[in-house]
Amino acid sequence: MPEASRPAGGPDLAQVRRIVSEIPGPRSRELLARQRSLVPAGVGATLPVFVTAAGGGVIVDADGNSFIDFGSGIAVTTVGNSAAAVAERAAAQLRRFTHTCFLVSPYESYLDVCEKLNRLAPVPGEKRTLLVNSGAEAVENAVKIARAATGRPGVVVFDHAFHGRTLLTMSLTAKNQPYKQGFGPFVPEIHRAPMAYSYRWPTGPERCAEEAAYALADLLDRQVGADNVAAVLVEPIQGEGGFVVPARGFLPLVAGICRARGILLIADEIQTGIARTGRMFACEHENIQPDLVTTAKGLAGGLPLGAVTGRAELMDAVPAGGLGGTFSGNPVACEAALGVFEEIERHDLLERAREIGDTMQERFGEFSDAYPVIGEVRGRGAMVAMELVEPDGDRVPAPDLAARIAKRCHAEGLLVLTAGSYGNVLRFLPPLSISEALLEEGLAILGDAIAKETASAAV
Ligand code: PLZ
Repeated sequence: MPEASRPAGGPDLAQVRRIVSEIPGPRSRELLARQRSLVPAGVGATLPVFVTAAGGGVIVDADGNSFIDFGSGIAVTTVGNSAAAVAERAAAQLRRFTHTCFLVSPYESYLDVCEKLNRLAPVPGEKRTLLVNSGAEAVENAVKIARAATGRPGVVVFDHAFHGRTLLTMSLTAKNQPYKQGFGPFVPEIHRAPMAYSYRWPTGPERCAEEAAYALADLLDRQVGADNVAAVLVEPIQGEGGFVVPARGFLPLVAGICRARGILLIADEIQTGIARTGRMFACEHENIQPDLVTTAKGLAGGLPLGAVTGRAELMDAVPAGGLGGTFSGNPVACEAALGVFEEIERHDLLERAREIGDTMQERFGEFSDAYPVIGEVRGRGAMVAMELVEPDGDRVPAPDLAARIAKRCHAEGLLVLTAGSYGNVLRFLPPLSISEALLEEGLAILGDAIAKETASAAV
């Protein structure tokens, strides 16, 4: 498409839902056919419409459809697509210089991002931050640092975890299909403990936190040997696993178990961090203080940037030359990240995340009363999900229903995402720049889609 005919995105984009074709429309279908001949089949798409502009709370496609965005590119455009401060700072930096390699000749914006993260991250004491390109790379580096600092090889992760797609992070990820199938052998010295997933805990939600903590301690002490474990790695709310909020009290128990054994606690805040849950970091909801925290996704408003923030003595355990990367902490991405922090402060987006969360939880509560297929509604701030189950079974996952509801929403102009180990979770991650009107309109479409799909399932 010639540049002149491309619509401008960002906050000035018309904030309307508009469906003018079938979904995907003819132009997107053409491009999808082109994709098939150019891109490997392993790269899928949730809603295969080709985007031409996005901003505020909408995404516009090549056929002129305008979707309400309840996905934020998987929790990335938290401050909105092309948010003013992000776009302005990144554009100005593009004109100054695009790259020097921080390992060759550094620049100040990298330090500014590290200063922000060191100030905000819920890690105790003096801190350091390393910048990288992605979430997976942040997790990789957190594990490298934990191993170097402790001299121990083992890493303990949880069931339902997602930590990335590189060989190490895929090995840390729980779910086989589609993430791991055919890609082994996996990285050794990884051990998996049960997650305190109260909705599916065999003995019921009341005992979930204590029993899951017991299982972790038992794994460490009896099976692996605590002295062999560098770190326990946990998402404070599991993302791809289905927005599993660990049973209250579990995370503080995990922190205590680690502390008592000299094991580092790494919080993977890649999906939860940077204002998404109504706090800058989700660890704050339970007052836990991890030794290392990983961020990415929302950190730079859509530009690729990841970070590891941790206690200074751990981060400094790796000698010069042990950490780095050609593009890591790219100057355009750093300026974008500074723009993200400005947007959060300027528009009080922490408060906005809580408001959006309250609105979603309230409506989902109503849906849940009306539809027995909604097994559980859970989440924090603007990170909320509903887990769908068969109406007459004992929590039997209903992935087909989740897929049908998502598809109906897409056809009506609402972008929603699915998740979950069983594929039966609808998850909602609206940008915090979404208007109240669009949020309500999206929720109404969702309610309608649930009503229609459950009615058609009943006949
Ligand atoms: N840790 C907690 O959520 C990425 C994955 C999309 P990258 N989640 C979205 C997909 O299907 O690949 C994620 C995460 C948590 C790590 C990661 C990995 O982050 O930036 O995708 O590498």
